[in-house]
Amino acid sequence: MRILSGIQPSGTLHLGNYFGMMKPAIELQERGEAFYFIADLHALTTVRDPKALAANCHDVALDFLACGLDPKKSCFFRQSEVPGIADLAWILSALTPMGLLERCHSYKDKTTRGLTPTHGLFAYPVLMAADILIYESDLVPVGRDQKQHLEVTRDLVGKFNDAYGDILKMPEAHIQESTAVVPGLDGAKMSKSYHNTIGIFEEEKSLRKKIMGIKTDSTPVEEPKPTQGSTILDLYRLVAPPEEVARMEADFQNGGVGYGDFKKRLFEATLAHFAPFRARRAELAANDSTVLDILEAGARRAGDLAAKTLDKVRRAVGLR
Ligand code: AQP
Repeated sequence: MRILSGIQPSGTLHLGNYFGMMKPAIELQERGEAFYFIADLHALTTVRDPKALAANCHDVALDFLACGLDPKKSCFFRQSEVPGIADLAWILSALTPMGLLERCHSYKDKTTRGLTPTHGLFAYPVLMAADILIYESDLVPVGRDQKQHLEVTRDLVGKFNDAYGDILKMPEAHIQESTAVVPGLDGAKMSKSYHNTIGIFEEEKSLRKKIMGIKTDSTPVEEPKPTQGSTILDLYRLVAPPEEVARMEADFQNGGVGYGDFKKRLFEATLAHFAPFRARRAELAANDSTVLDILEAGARRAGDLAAKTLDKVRRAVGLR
């Protein structure tokens, strides 16, 4: 089984990225041939500063490796270092109905939030389809926000294979329901562009400030508190051991504990959860050449595979 996923170097990686995609991807590297990439071509739609893009790519590489991506088990690379992705994206574009892209929520959400409506942003799902299909991927671990883009990919496989024969492989999304939408500090989906994120490697002082600032209702300390829809509890379930989660749930239901105390517990559990990753990240950061070597080797391996698929596709459509 071949597993593929990507992450954009468009800002600081957050708990939504980690629990929604990186953790499931790291678990899946034990179960198949994993290909994970830093989606720098996608990030061009939002990052216009070349230095920031380079720095973000480096940070994402450190973050993913520190969180458990094992380069001996997974092929890890930068999207732009594999030739052919843009070629396949164009070939797929040629048979992508406009209506399919016009229905995508992500484009509408992003432009509503003020992002410039560029062709790149609009055509993002086609580039994503090329990423997935060029490696003949079976399974794609993603958060729920990417479900619709996976459906676009599947539609494009159908259209391409109907037109040119059975060339492209049909992929499946892998969405872990319990972490499919990680809430942000304001209860909405945690997202860089909503400014409601908690970074995986958030500095302690800022982590405390953000968590202590989570919005809560005005239930008095002694009263029971609603467990449904509580951002504190939802995040705590991700970072705390099960017995501590059960204790917080009971304290919510029984009353007598204030939100301030719950937030302190969440802060401590978050810090403890990511402490081993923090230490590993510091080690990796001290040896930059290792990270570059990993990405270079990954790009070579991914490039061999991509070239084979692209060759089949080019022949099928009549380009040679
Ligand atoms: N809140 C989330 N819950 C679950 N999964 C999430 N992902 C992102 N946010 C959540 C998953 O992380 C993977 C990589 O995402 P991306 O690099 O494509 O970035 P994104 O989805 O665009 O992340 P943001 O923070 O929401 O960025 P903006 O604000 O730019 O849109 C994906 O698998 C995604 O599902």
